[in-house]
Amino acid sequence: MTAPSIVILTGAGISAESGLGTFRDEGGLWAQHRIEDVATPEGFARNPQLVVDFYNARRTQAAEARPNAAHHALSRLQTEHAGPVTLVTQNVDDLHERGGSVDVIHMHGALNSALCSDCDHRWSAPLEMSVGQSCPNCDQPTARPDIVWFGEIPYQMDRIERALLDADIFVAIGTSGNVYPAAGFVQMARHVGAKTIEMNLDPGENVGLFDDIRSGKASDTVPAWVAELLAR
Ligand code: BV8
Repeated sequence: MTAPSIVILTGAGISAESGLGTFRDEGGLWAQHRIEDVATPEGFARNPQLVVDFYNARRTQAAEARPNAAHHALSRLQTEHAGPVTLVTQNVDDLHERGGSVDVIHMHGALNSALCSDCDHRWSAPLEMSVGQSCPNCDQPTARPDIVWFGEIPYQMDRIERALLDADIFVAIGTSGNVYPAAGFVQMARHVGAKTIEMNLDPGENVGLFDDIRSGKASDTVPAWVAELLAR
C-alpha cells in the first residue's frame, strides 16, 4: 500500500500559542481593526500609512515569536512521512519555516516579503516598511506588503487544487473556516474521497464537513496526530 498523500491547511490558530493574535477570537485582530481599513486594496489606497503600520506591527510580533510544538510536528511529518505532504497556510508569519517546514505555500502572502504593485517584483521586506518605498527593480515608489487582501486572488491556487485532487487525507488546523477559497478546500477533498480532519480549539464554520474532529490546542492535537500517523 502506498503512503497516503496528505494536504494540510493551517490558520491563525496554529500560531496562537506562539503569542500571535488570531482574527476572529475574542479580542482578535478584527476586533482591533476594521477589515476594510487594513486588509483590502481600497483600504491601502485610502490610507497606506495605517496599513503599512498594521503590517509593520505584525512583522515585528512575528519576528519575536517562536514556533511551537505544532509547527515542529508538521516539520517532522514532512521529514518522516513516506508519502507527499503539501503544507498550505493562510498565515503570513514564517513560523512554519522556522519550525523546520519547507516548501510552505503561503496562499495569503507573507510578512517577510514585499511586492511592487507596478512591476510585480518581490523582495525581502525590511522589518519596517514605509509608504512610497521604491521598488528595487523598477524604482517606482510602489512597494506594498506582499499580502493577499480581501478581493485579491490567493497565491498558488493551481498547485493547491492539484494537491487536493490527489489527497488521501486533508487536515485543517486552527482555522475558523470563514474565508474562501481556503474554507472550501475541505469540500474539494471530500469530493475526491479524502479523509478530512479538523484540529481546532473551537469548531470552525465548516465543521460539519469533516470526518474527524480533534478539539484542543494545536500544540497538543497536532503532535499527537503526527505520532499516531507515523506509527502506522
Ligand atoms: C478571493 C490578509 C477571488 C492576510 C486575509 C461571500 C461568500 C463567500 C466568499 C466571499 C463572499 N464575499 C467575499 C468573498 C471572498 C472573500 C471571503 O472569503 N470573505 C469572507 C469574509 C466571507 N475572500 C477573498 O476575498 C479572497 N480572495 O476570493 O478572490 C478568487 C478566489 C479564488 C480564485 C480566483 C479568484 C482573499 C482572502 C484573503 C484575505 N486576506 N488576511 C493577513 O492580514 O493576515 S484573510 C484572514 O483570515 C487571514 O489571512 C487568515 O488567515 C484568514 C482566515 O482566518 P483564520 O486563519 O481562520 O483565523 P481565525 O481567527 O478566523 O480563526 C482562528 C481559529 O483558530 C479558530 O477556529 C480558533 O478556534 C482556532 N484556535 C485559536 N487558538 C487555537 C486554535 N486552534 C488550535 N490551537 C489553538 N491554540
